Amino acid sequence: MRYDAITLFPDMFDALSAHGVTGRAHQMGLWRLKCWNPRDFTHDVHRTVDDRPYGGGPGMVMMAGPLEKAVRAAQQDRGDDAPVVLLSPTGQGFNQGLAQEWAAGSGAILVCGRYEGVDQRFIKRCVTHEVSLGDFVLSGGELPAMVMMDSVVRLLPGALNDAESARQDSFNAALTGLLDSPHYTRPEIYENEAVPAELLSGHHARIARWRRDQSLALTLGRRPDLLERAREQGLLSKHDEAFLAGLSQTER
Ligand code: 4HQ
Repeated sequence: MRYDAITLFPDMFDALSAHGVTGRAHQMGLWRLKCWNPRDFTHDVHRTVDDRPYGGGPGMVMMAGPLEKAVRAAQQDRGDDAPVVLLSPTGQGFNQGLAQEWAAGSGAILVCGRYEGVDQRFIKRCVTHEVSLGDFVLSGGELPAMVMMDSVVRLLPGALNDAESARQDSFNAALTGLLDSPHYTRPEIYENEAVPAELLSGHHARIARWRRDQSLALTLGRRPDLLERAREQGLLSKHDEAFLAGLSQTER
């Protein structure tokens, strides 16, 4: 898998290739990243990439020219017709389902804007997808681009070690449709609080049931929307429904 990033701050992306799961996957050759700086595609002495907005208003806008030249260079270098993704709060909301779809592809060219945004004519000419990482305003598209790649790369076959993969299979919220249950490790008692007895029981079925019940209760409390979706997708068993029914009993 190959990603290309169009960015004024290529050094930021070292974070992804140097550390943790994504770093190891990079070392293993499961993915690679090439950065293209729009500043390298300017011709004036100041290497200008932004200018004042037509119509007035605060801030600056990224010029279409240097952005398009950088994208064209990435496209020529790749030699394919990879999607060109603009990270933007007005884009399609990103989620685990989309991460899985991108993981099945062969990568993308990610355009990371700065300042107030990018010239609309560049978007019209070059961008195939607009993706948002959430309803908040960031100072640039680099962090959302890295978040998107992190979520995609860890899904590539071989990216996770055995322990991580097993966890993904049995407990991943995206697979169960529920929030994850709480985790505990040593010591058995910390500041006068013990680990839940179920986790110390050594009975696999009892532990699995406890974790499932915790997931159900947590999801009902914090993300009832996810619980409803899990129900619609047929991901809740009779036992699950009985437990949830019992929960609403105790509330009355
Ligand atoms: N941006 N999800 C880049 C975001 C954002 C988001 C604001 C994108 C600034 C220049 N991108 N512009 N949220 O806040 O993707």
